Amino acid sequence: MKETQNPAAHFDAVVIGAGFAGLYMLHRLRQLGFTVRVFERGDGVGGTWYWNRYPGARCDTESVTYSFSFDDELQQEWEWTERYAPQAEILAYANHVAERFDLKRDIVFETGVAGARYDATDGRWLVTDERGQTVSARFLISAVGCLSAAAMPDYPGLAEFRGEWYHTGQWPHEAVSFTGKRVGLVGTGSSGVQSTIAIAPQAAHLTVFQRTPNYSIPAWNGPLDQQATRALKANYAEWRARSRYAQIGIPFDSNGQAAKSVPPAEREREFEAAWAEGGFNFVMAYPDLLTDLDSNRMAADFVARKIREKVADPALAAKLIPTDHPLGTKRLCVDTGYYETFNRDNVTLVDIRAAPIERITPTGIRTADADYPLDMIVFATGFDAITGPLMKLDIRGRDGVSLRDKWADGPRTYLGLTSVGFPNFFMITGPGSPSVLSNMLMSIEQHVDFITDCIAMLEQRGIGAIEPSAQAEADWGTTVHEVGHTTLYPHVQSWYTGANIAGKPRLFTPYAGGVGTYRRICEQVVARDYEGFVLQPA
Ligand code: N01
Repeated sequence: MKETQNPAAHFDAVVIGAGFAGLYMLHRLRQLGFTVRVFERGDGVGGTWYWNRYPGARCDTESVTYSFSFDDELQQEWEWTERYAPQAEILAYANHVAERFDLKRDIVFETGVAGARYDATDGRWLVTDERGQTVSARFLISAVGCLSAAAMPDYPGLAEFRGEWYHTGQWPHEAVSFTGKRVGLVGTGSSGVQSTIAIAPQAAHLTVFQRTPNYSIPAWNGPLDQQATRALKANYAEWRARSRYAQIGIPFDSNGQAAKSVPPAEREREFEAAWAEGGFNFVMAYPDLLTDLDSNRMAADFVARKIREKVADPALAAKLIPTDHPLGTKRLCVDTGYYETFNRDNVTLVDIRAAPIERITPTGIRTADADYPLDMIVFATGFDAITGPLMKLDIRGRDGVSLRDKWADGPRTYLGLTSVGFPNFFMITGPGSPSVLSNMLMSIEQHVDFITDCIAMLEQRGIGAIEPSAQAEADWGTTVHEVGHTTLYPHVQSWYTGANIAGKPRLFTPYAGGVGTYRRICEQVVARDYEGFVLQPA
């Protein structure tokens, strides 16, 4: 990191990223009367929804839920058009929020942060952007998101490929045409599932290269029921209050019993009802589906039957049914017409577990047993998740210790918000918080409110710096580990456990105890006068 000697400007706070987390953080810091600079590498706001503009991209959380709750006028005035909002609409919403609260004037666009260094002599962060310019700030807040570091496979030969190629997480802003093209798509997670559905009707031929099938639950997406939305909006405050303490930040009706303990006919009815509701309702049907292998197997068998009903060719259906992981332990996909897409004449599924991709050739993809001529390759190969975006930055705390070194064997945080040795540094939805297991907008609001209250407290008391105690951080690490291991998640190779990235420590880092429990823990920390934190006088 090249750093200029003298900061070009001084701020009370620097925020990294202008996605939903960065936008709300800026809004709240302004309310404290702070001067703030937000650095954003894109040329617009929206974060995830700015970058992931691949065909068919939409949210897997319902639009009335996946939206800010901090301002009633905002939530009342914004009209969503579909049950699950498409990417363009969410991006328009992010822009609406930025404009409504006049946020853009404090954001510098097309300016990524290279790194930041804590200067203990005057207790300030020196933040250097990718162009080498440095500014200083008392507080440094990461709003980099959990899924913003795209992961590309390292197959040889890509540089020689003569067609077009794209990664779903870095999709171009210009229109991409599939018409008349032979398109190859690598990856069958949420991005791959959505892209498959959207590309198949446009392309001459779509070849889907699948390493691991994932479970996908129908979204039953469609125009939003305006009457139901009006009723919800009339009661929005109560709905949001329930969301804040719900397991994943979305109030679901759960049966309350162990799935395996109920009679088969009743369980089948319950699964059918949850299937008809769609999306994450399915995995929330019984509270033990993500903690008990037997109950999970019953839900998985139900979904396998549904897949067989949808796919005309039984051999093809068998290839699409996951066998290597319990349902929901890799992030569930939510679709409208995914399995049915494989009934089309112009769609082929290639099992690259059986015959792996060997290389990209100038004209397509070569697997162990065939050559596939292609005009375009779409990589829906996911992200270096959760810690990846933070580890890309060169963040150095007290005594020059780097976050990368400190976290070499896995992230260490207190509440997913702070880390020992990094005074006045906060992370929004960091590792050790519910983050990716939750409705992100709810978690973002909770984190930003916690950070804002904490900073206001420091100001009121004239305290110079805050960081967690080593004990609090170690104890929280133990809690995250123990709670995680009451679930089925840690035993699976997924981006949740870092298994998708070569060399990454295999750890399940989100806090799995639920959004409500986590919120209560944070409230208790504050009620006990920031228990677990060390406050240093100015
Ligand atoms: O990424 P993924 P994603 N060769 O990691 C395969 C959110 N999201 O971008 O399972 C061949 O899930 C990989 O195979 P395997 C959501 O949280 C939300 O789809 O490792 N294949 C897998 O099939 C989601 O979970 C929405 O064997 C390779 C796929 O690529 C998260 O983002 C929409 C490979 C990657 O799947 C990430 O989703 C989109 C290789 N070298 C995303 N490397 C919604 O809201 C990887 N794969 C709906």
